[in-house]
Amino acid sequence: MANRTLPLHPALSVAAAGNRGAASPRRVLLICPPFQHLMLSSLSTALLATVLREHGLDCEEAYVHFDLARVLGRERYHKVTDGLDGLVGELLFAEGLHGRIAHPEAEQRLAALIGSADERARLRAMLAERCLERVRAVAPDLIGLTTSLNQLLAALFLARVIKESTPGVRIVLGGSACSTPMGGPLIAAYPEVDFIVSGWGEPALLALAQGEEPASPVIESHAPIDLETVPVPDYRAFLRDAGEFANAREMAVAFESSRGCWWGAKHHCTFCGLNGVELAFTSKSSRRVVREVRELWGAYGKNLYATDTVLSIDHLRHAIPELGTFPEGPHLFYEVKANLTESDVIALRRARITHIQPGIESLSTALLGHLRKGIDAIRNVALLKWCREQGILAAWHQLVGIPGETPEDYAIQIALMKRIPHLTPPHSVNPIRIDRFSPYFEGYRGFGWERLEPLPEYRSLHPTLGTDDLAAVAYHFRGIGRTEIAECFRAAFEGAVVEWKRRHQRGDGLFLHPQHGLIRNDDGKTYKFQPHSGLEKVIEITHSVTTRARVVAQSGCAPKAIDQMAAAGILHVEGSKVINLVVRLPEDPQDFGHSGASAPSSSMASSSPT
Ligand code: B12
Ligand code: SF4
Repeated sequence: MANRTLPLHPALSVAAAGNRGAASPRRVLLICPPFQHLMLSSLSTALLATVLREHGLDCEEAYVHFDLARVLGRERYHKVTDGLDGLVGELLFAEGLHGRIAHPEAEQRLAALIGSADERARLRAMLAERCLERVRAVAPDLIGLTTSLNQLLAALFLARVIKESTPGVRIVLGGSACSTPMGGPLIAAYPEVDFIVSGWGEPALLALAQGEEPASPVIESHAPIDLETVPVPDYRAFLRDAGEFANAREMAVAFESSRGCWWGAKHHCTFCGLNGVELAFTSKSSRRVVREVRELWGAYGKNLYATDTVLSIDHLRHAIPELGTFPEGPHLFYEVKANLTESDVIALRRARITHIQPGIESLSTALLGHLRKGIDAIRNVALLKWCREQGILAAWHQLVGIPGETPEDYAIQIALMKRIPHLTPPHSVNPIRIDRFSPYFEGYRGFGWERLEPLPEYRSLHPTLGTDDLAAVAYHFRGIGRTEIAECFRAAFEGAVVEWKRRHQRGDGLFLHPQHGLIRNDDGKTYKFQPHSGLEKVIEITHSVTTRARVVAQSGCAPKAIDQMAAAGILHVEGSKVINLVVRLPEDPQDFGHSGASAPSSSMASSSPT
């Protein structure tokens, strides 16, 4: 890989102003703790290691989460990472730090997911030993641990084990669980940690590795990084440690083409804490993105997972079409805003972007407004339709419990769901979670909550912290005092989603067949519509979102006919806007992902909403 240099960040010279003269380089070991996803590389660990090495520093990596996965077994490991019960994995290491979990319910969840107390102690001892072997082999002066993906307690546990065996080594933590204000109370409560980096790691870790002593143990590093100067991550150490897991078909490597969110920088979606304090959008050039994708594909032959919180418009216009010109290449995953056009979706498919996570969140325009998504439900339906036609797996999530919601908002969605069994249903229905840095968190009173409380698990994770410090280190909160939507209505909504999934699996829905014309599949039976030129014309005009007036003008049909076609589930009408709900089948049925079941593995696409 090309040798590039990363200019030292100006902000860092302030952070590291303590002791520069006597600086001598430190030998570094970067450790990726559990529960990093088993089938995805850790971008932060590999990237930071690559940066240090490109600056001529000595840096090794240890992906010890694979050691735990080998003993825990793939299935149990995946249950921790893929389940909604994300913090349970953290309890395993909280127990290692603080002793038996006092809260009986948390203890039971841990036992159910991981095993008995003896089994848990055995797992931790094994992980500690493997980790110490790596530390002994490398003999580092500085050890860095990442904390982003529910890895904080594992990182703290390993930090303690390492410090007990090698007191002279300095330990630095970074990642999204360390962002200010979380870092301060953490470093005070866990003395085995010497430094915490809040924000971007590249300049801060580089300075530490070069031997600088920061003025404060909490190093603030928030100025945007010029991503063009950041190297392509070197994944050789990751794939070496992955061993047998490296050959799994689902194993993908992570890359980034941007950081932050161009939408959120202007209209922050109310529930989103995805980008912490670093919401400002920065991106690589399209040319660099294409080069990086080709380089990673050439080097590893693996599918790629973009960690971007939202695909950049510039990349959509330039990098994606260019990626589509290569005759072969990796399949890619991206999170996207849902307001794509049909030609955007076709361009994504050509570029082999076969998995996306669109920020759909709801099929109610009123609720989308409350969430500040800047889109209406009919555009979300359009995207789902085009993804289905192009064979792109759109993994999305339904949010419920949204401040401002009414039962009517759910009734409308239930009615719509019954008409679109052929479109991809949501992966899950999630009650609003209040994340640090989100508008809900920052302005909870304005949304009707009286106060916020950290999720109850945090008490078990950090039993030694007082109430204020606990609130300062927590990331996920629940709001207290706002009247939630009636539970019975929630049940009806969730039931409708379950039914949608069931019908989707069995292939129900409305299709335009190349030979048979308009057909409806329902419960294993196919119904054929009588050929009708007026109907065909309307279907042609309404493939994208258009207006009622335009349909009437262009097709010559009576306005009443639009309502009749809407009642028959052929059209979806929202105010003055219309789209048809017909999915066009290709000439060759092999080209068509018929149901959710035939889609490629979705393990790449299971994160929080965007
Ligand atoms: C992509 C992603 C995923 C992917 C994982 C990709 C991968 N490669 O493994 C998937 C979909 C699997 C995922 C899952 C989950 N995720 Co996620 N994810 C992200 C996302 C969008 C980007 C992460 C990323 O790779 N960024 C690019 C890299 C380069 O940035 P980075 O990791 O932050 O690293 C930089 C700095 O933090 C720092 N740094 C990082 N580590 C270290 C270490 C040292 C020593 C130093 C000095 C610095 C340092 O330097 C790096 C370079 O500047 C973030 C949101 C965000 N914008 O960060 C959420 C985020 C990290 N995820 C989050 C969560 C909660 C989860 C889940 C638990 C599910 C959920 N939504 O509830 C699961 C965890 C499952 C698991 N254990 O694998 C939270 C974490 C909150 C927290 N602090 O506790 C975030 C912040 C989003 C959010 N607000 O909800 N996620
Ligand atoms: S939810 Fe997605 S689009 Fe909205 S602010 Fe967050 S990252 Fe941006």
